[in-house]
Amino acid sequence: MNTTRTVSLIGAPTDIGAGHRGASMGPEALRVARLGERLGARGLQVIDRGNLQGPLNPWLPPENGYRHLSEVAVWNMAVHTAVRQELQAGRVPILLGGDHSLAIGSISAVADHCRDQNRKLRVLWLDAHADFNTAEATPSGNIHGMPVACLCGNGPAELTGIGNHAPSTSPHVFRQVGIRSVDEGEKRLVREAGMEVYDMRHIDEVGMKRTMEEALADVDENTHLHISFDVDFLDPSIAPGVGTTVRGGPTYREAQLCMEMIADTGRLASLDIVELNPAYDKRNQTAKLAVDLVESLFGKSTLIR
Ligand code: NNH
Ligand code: MN
Ligand code: MN
Ligand code: MN
Repeated sequence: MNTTRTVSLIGAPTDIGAGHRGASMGPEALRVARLGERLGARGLQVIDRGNLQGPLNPWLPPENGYRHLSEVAVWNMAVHTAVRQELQAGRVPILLGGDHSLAIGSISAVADHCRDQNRKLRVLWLDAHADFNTAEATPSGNIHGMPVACLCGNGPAELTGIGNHAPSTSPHVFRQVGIRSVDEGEKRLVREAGMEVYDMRHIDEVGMKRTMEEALADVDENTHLHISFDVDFLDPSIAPGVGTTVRGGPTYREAQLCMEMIADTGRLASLDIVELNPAYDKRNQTAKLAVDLVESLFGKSTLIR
């Protein structure tokens, strides 16, 4: 990168879409782990926009297949507006979640921006889960299991209608990496949608290098690359600080290579860091790990040559 890039940190301290409390503490844990300072040390200009505000978590059971639908919508409208504003100012928004339902707000904003700018959108969804559930398919009613479906128009109008264009985007825009926990009905939906999923079996068989070459294959100079980094992507042995751990995830080095190869494209233009849950963490180690990997995403390299 030759020009100084400016990144904006946007905190969204809520666990409104999750099945466990505590992701609301994510933004502060990332700040305590010195996210801003580390990116600053990489030569980026960093603006911390502070935290968005929204409804408290009423902790109610699901209604008609959705838990906290109206509150999730309010949070996502705030995220959408904030992310859109940073993109329009030419900055790289970094959403500090918060649970993964917030990706509806951030990616709808990115999609609106790409339509305006005539840029091609590519979303890398780094996650243990496909997050493609619907009210009918969900085992939990938790909307953090539904953002990809909502962004593709399969969800309640309160969420699919966020932004200027419904649906915001389509399954072809996504490349999912690290997937290893998909619910039965959700699996069928993923297959029917024809989404490109690089599950853990694929990563085991061909390795992270080839997986990322495939996932990034058609990223070109006109591509806006958005990374939606659900911290439960990582193996729980290195990243215990999430609400929904799933064994068999990427190791430290696999995750770092993944981030390095994204950085190599030079096309990273927006980022979500979500599902970090300090209530499950030990001495903020998962937040520190997330910050370390985000440094790689912004160009920290293990290469000597
Ligand atoms: N698939 C499950 C559900 O929909 C779990 C989703 N949890 C996540 N997704 N953390 O990333 O309830
Ligand atoms: Mn997720
Ligand atoms: Mn997940
Ligand atoms: Mn909009």
